[in-house]
Amino acid sequence: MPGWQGRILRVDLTRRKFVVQELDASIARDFIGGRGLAIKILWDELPPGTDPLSPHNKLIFAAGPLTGLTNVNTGKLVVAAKSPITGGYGDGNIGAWAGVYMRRAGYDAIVVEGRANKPTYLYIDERGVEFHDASDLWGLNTWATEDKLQKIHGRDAGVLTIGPAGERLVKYAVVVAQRGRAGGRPGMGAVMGSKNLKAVVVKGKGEIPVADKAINKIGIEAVEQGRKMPGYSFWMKQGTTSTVEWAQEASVLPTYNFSEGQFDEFEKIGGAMVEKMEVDLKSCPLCFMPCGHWVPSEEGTAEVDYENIALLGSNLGIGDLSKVAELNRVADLMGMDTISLGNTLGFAMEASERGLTKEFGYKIEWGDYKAARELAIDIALRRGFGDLLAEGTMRASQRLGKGAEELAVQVKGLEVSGYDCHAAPAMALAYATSPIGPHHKDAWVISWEVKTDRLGYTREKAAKVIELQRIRGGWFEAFVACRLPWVEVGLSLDWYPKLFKAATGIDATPDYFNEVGDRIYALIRAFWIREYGYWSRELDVPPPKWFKRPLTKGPLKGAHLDYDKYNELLSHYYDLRGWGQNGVPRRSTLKRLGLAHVAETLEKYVEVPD
Ligand code: PTT
Ligand code: SF4
Repeated sequence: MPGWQGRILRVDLTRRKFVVQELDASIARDFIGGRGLAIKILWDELPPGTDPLSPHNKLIFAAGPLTGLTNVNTGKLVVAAKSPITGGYGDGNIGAWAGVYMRRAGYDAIVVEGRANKPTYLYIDERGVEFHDASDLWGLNTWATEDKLQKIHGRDAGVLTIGPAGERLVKYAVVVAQRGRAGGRPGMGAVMGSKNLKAVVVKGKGEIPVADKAINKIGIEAVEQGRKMPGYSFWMKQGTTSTVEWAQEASVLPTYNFSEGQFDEFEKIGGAMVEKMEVDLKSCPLCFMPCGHWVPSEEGTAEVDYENIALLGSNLGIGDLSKVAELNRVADLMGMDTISLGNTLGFAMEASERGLTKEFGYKIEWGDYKAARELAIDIALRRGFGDLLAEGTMRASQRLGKGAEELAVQVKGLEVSGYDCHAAPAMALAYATSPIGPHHKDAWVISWEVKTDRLGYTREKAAKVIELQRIRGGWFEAFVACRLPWVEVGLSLDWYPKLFKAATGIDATPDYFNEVGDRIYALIRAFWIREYGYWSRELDVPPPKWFKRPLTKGPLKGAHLDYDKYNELLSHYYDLRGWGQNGVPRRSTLKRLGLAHVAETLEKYVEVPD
């Protein structure tokens, strides 16, 4: 089976045992890899209603047929599990040598289950798995952990690790690699912590089997084309961080806990400032367009990306890049998602302004960097008020009550990423229907939306969201490569079927990838329904703030989402996806996607429309 190693490594932490399982060829064809493989395993194997932080949850590291082949940004890895913050499907896509080495060691995926009886790390290579005591690593931050493990196993070892936040089961703890890479926003780090698993170390030097050795030549040609694209040189200067200036211009920059779309001090935290202050540039493995811009922070240096700046800067009213970078550094060291952290700190500031945190004897003001840094550490260590915020904004707001729910900018329990949607209905739909909770990875429709019918709620918008979800959430998350060459420098999508064919021998067309994407989406939706035991349209609705509290300044002053019109947009979305108006995939759609058996399970919980 060229393109795939055809092997899945199964690790049981409770019994300290591992086995290698063959990857079924039909699963490889129908789900490809990455997110596709992850949801297939979770659907087939996870007992319904599993507690995400119990030993029964499965933590999956899944590569795809493109991972580790060529320099077209293929050093990526999907990390997935049932999410402790949403209770549904969760995943992230992390740039990590561990993923490349996993493939070179002969595995397409690693599935970890059970719980070790003491802190443990895994060492994995061609021969299998060693279980090591990690007691002296427990409590260390992510950078120190990686350094220590590379001293033991060599610099050519790929390391995935959690920090103190993952150990303490902070609901938005992430997995960290190579200092600046963090993946698994919906609490994948907490799942790892719940298993007493501090780190996974991977080494591998073998060949990845391919159908056609010409893949290297195709890769070189694609990279050459990418480097010649008009946007390439500017991208190399600012990476994702130039989005700050763009978002300000478009009035979508999250500001004061997503109350506004513009921030007066945006220039002090924008891409131009990053360019001026930059001290280093790093990347994921096998990348021709590095975007890891490092800048000095108040107490060190840190890698900043757009989301990190938006959520830890303008969203908190902090207009100083070195302070923002320091909050980013704390999140990386502790192993917490910057997006949920920025949301949570913003929520705390707004709740405090309204006197809702008095009961906890806690107060924090907008822009108070020192207090924000202390609170971030308290969250990671679950101290004082930080313990409540470690549960995320949905649970914290329910605990605070008195209307605090309207200050929580979340959907299905996960915090929204870096785009304010008071005046962006399609982006709001993308957030509300994202398969992991509100993250832009599946449909960054906003750049198209601001250029077109900005305030419309049309069927065309729903179709555009689906088109992007298919490509970004289907293609790229299944064959597993970074999508930014296509999104940011405009590398033609045509390269990917070519690379895929050379890797696997499968004459893949865009229709094939789209169908795989639809299959993945339908199965993920089915997983959510099974785990929730019901479904409701309200679960696919964006946060109340964007409906109820209009923007108060900027060119779009007064703008807000309209609830009835949003519901029409959602109806178009369901219809175009082949799902019923209750948000459940139709029986006919499931059948077309080869998932007829899934309907039988869903019938136990919801009405499955024909
Ligand atoms: C990603 C999410 C993002 S999306 C950002 S910034 W972005 C945040 N980065 C964090 C960070 O840093 N430290 C931290 N402690 N938490 C962080 N949380 C946030 O995580 C990321 C890049 C980026 S940078 C983006 S857009 C693209 N995302 C891709 C994707 O999702 N799929 C894909 N096939 N290719 C992608 N390429 C780009 O990768 P999550 P990474 Mg990622 C410091 O992890 O869970 O998917 O969330 O992992 O290796 O850092 O790459 O403006
Ligand atoms: Fe990683 Fe950025 Fe390169 Fe993508 S463009 S592979 S996120 S460094």
